[in-house]
This record gives sequence, C-alpha cells and structure tokens, in this order.
Amino acid sequence: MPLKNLYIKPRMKNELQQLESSALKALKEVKTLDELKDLEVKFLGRKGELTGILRGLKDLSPAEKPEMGALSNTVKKKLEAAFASKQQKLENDSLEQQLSGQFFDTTIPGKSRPIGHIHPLSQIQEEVERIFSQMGFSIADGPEIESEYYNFEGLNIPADHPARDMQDTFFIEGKDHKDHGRMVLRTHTSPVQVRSMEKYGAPLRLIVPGRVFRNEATDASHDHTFDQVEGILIDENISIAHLKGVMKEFLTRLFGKEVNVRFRPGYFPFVEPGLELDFSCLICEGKGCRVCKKTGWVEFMGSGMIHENVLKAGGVDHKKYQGWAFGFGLTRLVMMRYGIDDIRHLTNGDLRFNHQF
Ligand code: FA5
Repeated sequence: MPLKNLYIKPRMKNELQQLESSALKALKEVKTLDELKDLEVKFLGRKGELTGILRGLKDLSPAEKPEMGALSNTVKKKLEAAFASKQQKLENDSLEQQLSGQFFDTTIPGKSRPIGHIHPLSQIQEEVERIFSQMGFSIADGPEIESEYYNFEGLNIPADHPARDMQDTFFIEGKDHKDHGRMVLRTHTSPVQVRSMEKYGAPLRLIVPGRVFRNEATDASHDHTFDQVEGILIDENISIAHLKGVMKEFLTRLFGKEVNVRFRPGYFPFVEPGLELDFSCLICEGKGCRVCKKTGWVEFMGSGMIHENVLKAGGVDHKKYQGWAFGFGLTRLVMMRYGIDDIRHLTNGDLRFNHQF
C-alpha cells in the first residue's frame, strides 16, 4: 500500500466523528423549519459534507472498506434520525404557537367525511348475479356499442322488418363495421345471445347484465338509458318448464318469499314461441292493487324458446340442442324493489336520492 494511503482511514474516521458532533451541535441551534432544511442539505445533501467524506472510500484497501462503510452508515442514520425528530418538534411547536392565544374547544365534534355507498342498481345487479351463479349460470358481458348485425339481423330481425320499430336506436356515424353493417348503441342485451354461442358453443348457461339504449321519449317508467339482464340456457331436452322453474326460484330467492309466475304469449322475432312472464304481485299478494293495476300480476320480462335461425347464426346444432332466453329490465326491478315512482331518479345523479338506499 502506498504510504499516503496509510493515513486515509484514521483521517476519515476523525472526519466522520467531527461531522457528527458539529451537525448535532448545529441542530440544537436551529429555530425554524427553513433553517433545518438548509442544515440538512449542508450535512446530508447530495453535495453535502458526508458525501464529500465518503468520496475517500475508494482509496481505502479492500479490508478497510467494510469497516469504514459501516461507520459512515451509522453516522448517517443517527443524523437522519436527529433531523427527523427535530422536524417533528418544530412542526408541533408551530402548531402550538398557532393555537396559543386562541380558544380551542376540544369538545366540538369533528367534521365527518361523507362515505359513499353502492348505487341501488349495482346492489340489485350483484344480488341477481349471486342468485344465478348459485344456480350454475356464468356471468357474461358484451359491447354497448354494437353492430347492426348482432343487435338485429343475427336475432332474426332483418333491416326491413317492422319489429325494428319497437327498438329505435342511436347510430354511430362514420364507424360502419366492415362486415356487420352500421354501429349502434345496443337496444337490448340480446346481441350477447349470438356472441356467446359463437364464443362458447353449446351447452351454455349464462346471464348478461348490462346497459342498453333506446331512442325513446322519457317518462316515469321509460328512460333512453337503462339496464337489462339477459338469460340464456342451451342444452339437450330443454323446455319452457325449465324456464318457469328457474324464474320462480330466482324471484323467490330475490324477494325472500314464495313468488308465483305465469306466461302470456308475447312477440319477439328471436324466440319461438315467444312469451311474456309475469309474477304474482308482492304488494297485495295477488288481490289487486295500484302497483299491479288491479290484476294481481306484475309484468316482468320477455322470453321464449330461442329461434332456430338464431341458433344457426350462433353456429349451434339446432337438431341436437334447444334453449330458451329471457330479458328483463333491471332498472324496473330496482323501482319495484324500492317503490321508486320515477325511473329518471336513478340516473340523474342527485345524491339526496342515492343516499336513501
Ligand atoms: C327486449 O328487450 C328483449 N330483448 C327481451 C327478450 C330477451 C325477449 C330474450 C325474449 C328473449 P323489451 O323491449 O320488452 O324486450 O324489453 C325488456 C324489458 O326492458 C322490459 O320488460 C322493461 O322492463 C325494460 N324496458 C324496455 N324499455 C324500457 C325503457 N325505455 N326504460 C326502462 N326499461 C325498459
């Protein structure tokens, strides 16, 4: 080792000890947070005194380096702790100073932060998903901006069919799909029927909760944006009896009491036969009231056996498999559940309304 290097280690040790004691001494004199910051930069900053001393590490022998490295680390930690505790003390002092001379009533209750909670629509959606999951259904999703093909043609509703009038929609200009016609805001969750058959094939058992859109004048029970739940079951030897059983069980679990269901004929081009399903009014227990318009039954959803053309569009062997589908309005279900008299309350963002649930 060259002679001059023999002196580096004792010198460094000495410098580190000096630095520690002069930093601690200077720290005692500090009165403000600004002074503290300056001092910290002076001793511990990137170009501070400690860094200056550590530059000498490279000239030490390999045997000396670990010892001196450990020592400088100890000094650094000690100084950092001393600076942190001084900072805490100065901050407390300044708070005390601000409050001294002022009357401070410690008995005044604090300001509470308002806590958000889950929107009633999402609450019911979660319940619906839980019940159908328990019955072995998967939860699927589909795009809200949909091609005309999946929204209409794939569902056996050709362009010139009068059934298109039942679901007028919003078209997205200049975004036509290369094979599937214009793009639209989907008018129902039914497009996921063909999409899921294409993706998963048969057998199939799933529900699709989702947002839909219609070009409609709004009133207390109609909105242009609302939520639906689609249900699809495809397998061998499936009949409407399975649909009746599943829906009766679902509604009984959802409402927590025995619910009866009945079918009426209904028309939807994508099912044959098409059915409307009603359930027994829970308010009057079937005796007749304002909610059920004195009939004892509440209209609930469209449903039916999936049309052969739709199974074909989804690539499902219609000779081997049959299936049913249903679609109900989740928004209307929420209204029924909580006795909400205007659908528009659910989306107008008024927190006074939302906080009631
Ligand atoms: C359909 O949308 C069909 N896709 C349902 C279906 C699926 C039938 C599978 C057969 C097989 P409909 O247009 O009736 O059908 O709408 C279904 C439900 O959505 C209605 O029962 C109602 O609860 C709700 N709904 C319809 N229009 C509105 C609206 N403007 N505002 C709020 N809810 C609505």
